[in-house]
Amino acid sequence: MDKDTLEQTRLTLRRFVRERLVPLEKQVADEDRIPDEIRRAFAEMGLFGISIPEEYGGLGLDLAEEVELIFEMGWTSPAFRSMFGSNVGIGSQGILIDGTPEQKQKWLPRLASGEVIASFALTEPDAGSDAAGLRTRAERQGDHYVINGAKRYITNAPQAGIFTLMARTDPSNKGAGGITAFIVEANAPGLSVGKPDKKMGQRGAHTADVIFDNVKVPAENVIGGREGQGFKTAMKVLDRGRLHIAALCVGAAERLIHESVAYARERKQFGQSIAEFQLVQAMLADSRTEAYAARCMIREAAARYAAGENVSMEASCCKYYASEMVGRVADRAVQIHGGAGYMQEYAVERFYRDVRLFRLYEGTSQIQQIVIARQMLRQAESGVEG
Ligand code: COS
Repeated sequence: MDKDTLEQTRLTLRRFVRERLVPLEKQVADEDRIPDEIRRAFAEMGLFGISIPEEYGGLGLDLAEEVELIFEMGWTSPAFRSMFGSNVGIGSQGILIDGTPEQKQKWLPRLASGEVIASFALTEPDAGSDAAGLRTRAERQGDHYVINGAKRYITNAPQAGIFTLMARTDPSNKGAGGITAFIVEANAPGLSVGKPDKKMGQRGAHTADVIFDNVKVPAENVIGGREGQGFKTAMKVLDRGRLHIAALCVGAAERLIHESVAYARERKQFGQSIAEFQLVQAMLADSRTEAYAARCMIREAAARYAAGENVSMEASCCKYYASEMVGRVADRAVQIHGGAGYMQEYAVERFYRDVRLFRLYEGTSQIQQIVIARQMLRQAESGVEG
């Protein structure tokens, strides 16, 4: 996309977020549901297809451009972004990065338009951080596979039309090499979705278990057509997803800072607005500094990703730093609000709970630390300067 069009798109989204979505935040949290007209508006703006190439009907943004839009989306409840987020990121990218031309042709246009929601099914009851230990089994029988197992906390599962599913095709290989990625249609007989989970926050976005009971999937639905590649596909998807989530954290931090500054200016104690107090100013300054640092590092890593570099380590640095950063910013925002920050009528109370998830999904902070340190040690071993 050319620079001017991107800037126009960003400003349109910024207006939409502030004028249409922010006033709906409380309703979405209370009803645990995003209104249908918002889904239609997202589709009209092309948001389901942000990352999908134009030849498949998407906006065709590269990751450096995508993060600029996601910074804007972070300003409002994360549940809104979640509605199209899995089509932009973890649900679609497996097909986009490693899929066959036929798979791309069949699914990407429908994902770009928002007609079909794609969900990423990796995590299991006994395989979270240890993703390579997953146990869902896909057994080849003639021209199809039979899938049995269970996935857990799957974002958008209740709305999904397809799942990009990681399952074990080689039971003799208990590690990453035995895993294959599939496209599984949600209406396949034997596939069932559990009740939406009761979460701490992010109401309006839904996660659920997905159960596979002898689900038959045609062999042509193996992503990329090759067995044993599924774990790598999932890791590539997550490299990209981690930068996307990091950008969302920056957007949320900006909103929390905005709420903090507004409250500090208006709230009076000891005869003056609390914004005059240097201990409050210190909290504001720390939040601004950290949000700015996160924004800069994400822009740098996303530009390198868009240029074709491997930024697996930097993506983890960004996700780790930005998700921890927004946790601190949310904590300070509540502190600046004082007792009011603990009350549901203030947005910071809800954001405080919503942003907690960012340190957990798409890899916990501890997993990001492991990815970063392993890469540092690998570089040292091969004599590469950091
Ligand atoms: N891109 C491409 N390939 C990658 C990769 C990446 N980013 N990361 C790992 N791989 C490859 C490795 O190169 C290795 O391939 P070879 O066997 O050919 O050498 C293979 O994948 C296995 O990698 P590794 O040995 O590092 O796997 P581990 O089991 O040690 O797991 C972690 C690595 C812990 C980093 C991984 O399991 C992980 O990211 N866990 C968190 C999962 C997660 O984020 N879950 C959230 C669910 S989505 S909401």
